[in-house]
Amino acid sequence: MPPPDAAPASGAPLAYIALGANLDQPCARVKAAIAALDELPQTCLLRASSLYRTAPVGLLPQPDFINAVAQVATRLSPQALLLALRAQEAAQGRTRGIPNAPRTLDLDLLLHADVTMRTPALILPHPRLHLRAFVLVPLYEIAPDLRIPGRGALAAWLPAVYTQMPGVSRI
Ligand code: PH2
Ligand code: MG
Ligand code: MG
Repeated sequence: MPPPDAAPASGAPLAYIALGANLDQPCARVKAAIAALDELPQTCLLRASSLYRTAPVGLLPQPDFINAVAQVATRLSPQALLLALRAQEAAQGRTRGIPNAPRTLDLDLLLHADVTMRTPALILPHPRLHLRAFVLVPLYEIAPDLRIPGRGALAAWLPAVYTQMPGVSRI
């Protein structure tokens, strides 16, 4: 039996979440969202990266983003964790319209232990995580030895996003 004050998710599977925001006080929103991860049921926040200011990828023009990545230990299933992330996005005023439009908060489930799955609602590992410096750089900061199921070592993907690096700065 664990001691009564043991963290509810200690020893639980590790999951990684990408955070992004580029509207209405994005630094404060990302920090609040990181803190909120530790309040989820059966979930402990273990690590959070620095915040990064990043040039927008995709739909332009739009404001720079604040991005970060968090590592949690969680006994929530991938689907339950995804629903909890959607709820936190909604609590922070996220509305869904045009894809890749500016947003108050975006929480993307990157990895859930070594789960691989492909459903209409959720693809794991996140299908674009290895292509985006704004995800790879903060993820590497907190988990340099990570392996991406089906894609190999995280570190091996960093050179592929080299041209995006000037747009990513730690703040
Ligand atoms: N998210 C997107 C599209 N483009 N660019 C940056 N820099 N950061 C993001 O979080 C981001 C993006 C879609 O979710
Ligand atoms: Mg996203
Ligand atoms: Mg998203």
